Amino acid sequence: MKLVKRLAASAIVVLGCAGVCVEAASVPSGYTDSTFVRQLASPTAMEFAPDGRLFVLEQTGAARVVKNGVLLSTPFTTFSVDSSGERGLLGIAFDPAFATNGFVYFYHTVPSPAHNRVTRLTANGDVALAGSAVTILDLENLGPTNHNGGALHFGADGKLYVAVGDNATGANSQSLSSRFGKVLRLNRDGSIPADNPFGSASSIWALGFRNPYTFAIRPGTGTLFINDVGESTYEEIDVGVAGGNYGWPTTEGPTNNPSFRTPLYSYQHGSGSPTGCAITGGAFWAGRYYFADFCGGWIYSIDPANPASATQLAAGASGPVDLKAGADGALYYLEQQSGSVRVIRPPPATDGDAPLPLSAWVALAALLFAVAVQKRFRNAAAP
Ligand SMILES: [Ca+2]
Repeated sequence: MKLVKRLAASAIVVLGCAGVCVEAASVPSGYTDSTFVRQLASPTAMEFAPDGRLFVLEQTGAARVVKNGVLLSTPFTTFSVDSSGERGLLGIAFDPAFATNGFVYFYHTVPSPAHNRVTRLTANGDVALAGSAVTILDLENLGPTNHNGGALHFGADGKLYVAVGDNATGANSQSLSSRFGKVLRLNRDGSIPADNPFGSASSIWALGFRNPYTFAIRPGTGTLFINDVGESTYEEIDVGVAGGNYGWPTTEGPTNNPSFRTPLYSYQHGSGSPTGCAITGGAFWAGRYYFADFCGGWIYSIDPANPASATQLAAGASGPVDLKAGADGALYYLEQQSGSVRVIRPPPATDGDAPLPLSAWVALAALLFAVAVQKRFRNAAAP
């Protein structure tokens, strides 16, 4: 529905930016915002490989590789996809043992009959090894072109979590006989873990989602923070719990209904601060959880331990769809409308430049004195 219009609007903006396009988001004093790579075609998602390369997905099927800051001309792979509406190449995850097995997992829409699939490929340097494709998951055939979900990540338990949209039919989200509107949990080979919450025959891990386009795994705890795109009132950040029901389509936003889990944080369309209409991104960075809004063009964050209010990091982004924390300490965001990856760097740390306190000088002097005494003693004792 709305996201289809947004995608149409984004195509216009991409055309408008084909020449000179002013790219800049406003960030707080001391932070910098700059372009990392550009000239991506309708990008949908990105993920860092454990070796530091950045993989960026284009909706029409190409998985692009950014290596040492350069967008390589040859894609890692190009899937044959149905990219109508919100369909296409939508999600990527690296195997926890990628360094030894080279496995990369993709969520993409297979044409005729159109359905979403998770495929595993094996890396051979910067491209996929020919003939390495293994189908991990085939979902139900699609009706409407919107609400595909598409995010996938490995949890701290080594299981593959896959977020699936309701395919624009809310009733799917409350049905345990449909995988639409769910977060699924799989073994890395696609089989169903024996300890899944609805039994060993069901891949469903949590239900009641509308369009969980992005989610993230909290470092340290392994908790899933799930961004559920709302319809006309609320955008949600939900804390994932095995067997949890997040209410859609019965409820949207905060709820007291004991049958459902209320969001950790939510914001409204049209009123409050922030406001927006499609939550995207999702990255833990410097102890906080960062999220973006596609229509609002902003990035905000919450303290997971005290999520009552959100703090703005950036405004003026062109259709942000994904966020990732880099190993270099920067926050990367993907702009669908400008076809760019941009990077926000925090103010330089000042702790290392602070003068040593007096106590440290006293301790250093005492140490030097002790060394000198010991050396003198040793010399005196030498034959
Ligand atoms: Ca909900």
